[in-house]
Amino acid sequence: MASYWDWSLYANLTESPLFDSSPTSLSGDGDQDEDGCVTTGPLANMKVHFSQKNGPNLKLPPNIFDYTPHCLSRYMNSSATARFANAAVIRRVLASPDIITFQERIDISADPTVRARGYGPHAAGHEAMMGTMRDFFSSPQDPVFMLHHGMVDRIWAMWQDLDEENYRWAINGTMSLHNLPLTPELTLDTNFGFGVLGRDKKMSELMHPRRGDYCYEYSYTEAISPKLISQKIQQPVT
Ligand SMILES: [Cu+2]
Repeated sequence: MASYWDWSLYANLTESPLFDSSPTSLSGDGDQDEDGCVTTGPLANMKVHFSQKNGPNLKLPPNIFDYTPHCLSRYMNSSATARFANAAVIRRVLASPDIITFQERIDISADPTVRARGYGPHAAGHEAMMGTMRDFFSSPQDPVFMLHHGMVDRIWAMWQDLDEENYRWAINGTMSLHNLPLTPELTLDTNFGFGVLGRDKKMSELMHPRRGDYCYEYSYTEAISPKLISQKIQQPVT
């Protein structure tokens, strides 16, 4: 079983066991009078060491590897997930008829007109935390990053389970976000290096949670179960 932050379960994030600052939580909101630093719960006064660039920035800044210890920060904003990552939104992602639509619905569209109307749950999770999590390069330093992307992986796995033939091995796009810089088209044979973490793997070895080196699965919840989607029971996105 793999871990994830199900965005759809709590409209008010600080009421979630994940963010209520209890001993088993990932702490909660930052202290708005202390630059958003997280000062309560298990991650209280945690230091992050990779420089903060305050917002998405696709170009690697020249001083990105400077050692700049600072606090883990959050300015939690429940409306981002309540609005853009609720159960109806997730059902709509799961109802995507192809990988291009799936990508558009789960994240931010490359089309400015679509983007102006809002964003998908992947972006919403970052926007809901703000602070460290909203930083394009340093966001993985907030432990919630891992559970957030666990949820992205969960939705992808649930979608793949809906159509083994057409969805399981569907890929789209190049090797870089928004193709910046220009990179080759991704294929099932594209090689990924894992450095000290393990052997190189082809894209096709990274796409099935129960094959090759992987053996994990996600639990389903009634509100966003693939069964519901396959029965074509969908509610309009509000
Ligand atoms: Cu992300």
